[in-house]
Amino acid sequence: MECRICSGRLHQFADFGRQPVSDAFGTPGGTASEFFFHLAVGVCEDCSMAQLLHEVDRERMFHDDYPYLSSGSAVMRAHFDALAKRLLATELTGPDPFVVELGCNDGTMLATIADEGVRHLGVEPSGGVADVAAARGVRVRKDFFEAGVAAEIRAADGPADVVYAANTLCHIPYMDSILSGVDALLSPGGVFVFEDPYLGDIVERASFDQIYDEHFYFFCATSVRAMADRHGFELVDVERLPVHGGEVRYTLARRGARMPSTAVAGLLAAERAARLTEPATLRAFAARVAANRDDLVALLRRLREQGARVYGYGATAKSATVLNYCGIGPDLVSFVCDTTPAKQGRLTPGSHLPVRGPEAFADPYPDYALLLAWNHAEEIMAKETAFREAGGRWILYVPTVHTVGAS
Ligand code: JHZ
Ligand code: SAH
Ligand code: ZN
Repeated sequence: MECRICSGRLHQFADFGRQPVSDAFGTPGGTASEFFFHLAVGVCEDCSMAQLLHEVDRERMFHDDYPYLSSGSAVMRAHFDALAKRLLATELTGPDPFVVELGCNDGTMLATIADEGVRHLGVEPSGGVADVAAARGVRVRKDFFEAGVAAEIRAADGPADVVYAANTLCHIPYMDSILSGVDALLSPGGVFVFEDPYLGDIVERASFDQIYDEHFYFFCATSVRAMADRHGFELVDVERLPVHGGEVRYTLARRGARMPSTAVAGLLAAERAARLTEPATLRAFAARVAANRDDLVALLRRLREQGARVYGYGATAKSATVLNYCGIGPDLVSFVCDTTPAKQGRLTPGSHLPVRGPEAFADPYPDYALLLAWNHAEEIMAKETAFREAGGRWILYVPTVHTVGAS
């Protein structure tokens, strides 16, 4: 197996076995056609990039029925609004600025840019979510971003001052094509800003459910710097973000164009000190993950024996790995509630738990709720205070298996 970035040798460190496409919520009776692949992760001994060993074809994951909506969390809406305002104030200040977003989804970030009348383009292959963005007044091109598409955008719209991608770059195995596309599209002084789950947080929190088909790469400053270098870019800033269980926002500029911030050297040094990308560290992470799985399964079986009612909360893409790796079926968790219309009335991939709307949660409340959307814990617990007041408890499995709630 070769590194998708540099062709270096990969050291496998975790194996989750046969796993389904994570955002494929089948209809009851229609699960025979589910697609499975081998979910295993390795790290490159040359460039240090952690990555999946097997990839799923992009059209299987991102298509007209792709269900995820960025706007499903109030915290994320505020996060993207703040980011848009910051880009407007710091990077999009020239006479006729232009920003391109890769994976704009339902337009949550670009809507703020569009409202200011600033030139923009979202590149989004999933037709359904792209239509939602367009309906909000966002200019969208329905395509997978890659070198050829970048060249066409450059020819039609001119250079971009900012190329931005949230929770998208780490989804794209074909990085050479992406970075040469960004190279062709970006103005001489422009920046490529992207934010994705941080390998350091995944290891520290044992948040193994960040590992699923869509998340092909697990970035850190060390590997992103090496990746940028191959295309004449320099890592000039890093910012740790609390969202989605811990992310880093990376800023790349053309080599020599901007002075790197001190945060870059700081994060690189911290990663070296933690030996973050060494196979031994990552194998130790995998061992903690296996222990967490055993703890979670033991807890759910104990609760079943006690006759407790357990629901899942949040039919996340992440939960595909948890439910299938732990073998959690409807015998252990009755159903999952979720606010996303396209997931309701469907079944979770592989594990086949029914997905119901949020109103099912209180009708009646369960004894325990397995918080599959643990990255939104604060937001969800704040709006579900009545559940705890009724004696309910939350089950979390990050960083270790524990319950939260009434004594
Ligand atoms: P959430 C997806 O991952 C897929 P998922 C993708 N690969 C990625 O990287 C991230 O998004 C960005 C629901 N919900 O954000 C909505 C409630 O029901 O953790 C969502 O279905 N009630 C692109 O799917 C799910 O939970 C609520 O109050 O792991 C959350 O999904 C809230 C806040 C959410 O991402
Ligand atoms: N940026 C949003 C959406 C993340 S979901 C957020 O952070 O909430 C990831 C998105 O990337 C999906 O909507 C998917 O369709 C899109 N995507 C996948 N491959 C892509 C590519 N090559 N170019 C552009 N978008 C892509
Ligand atoms: Zn490599």
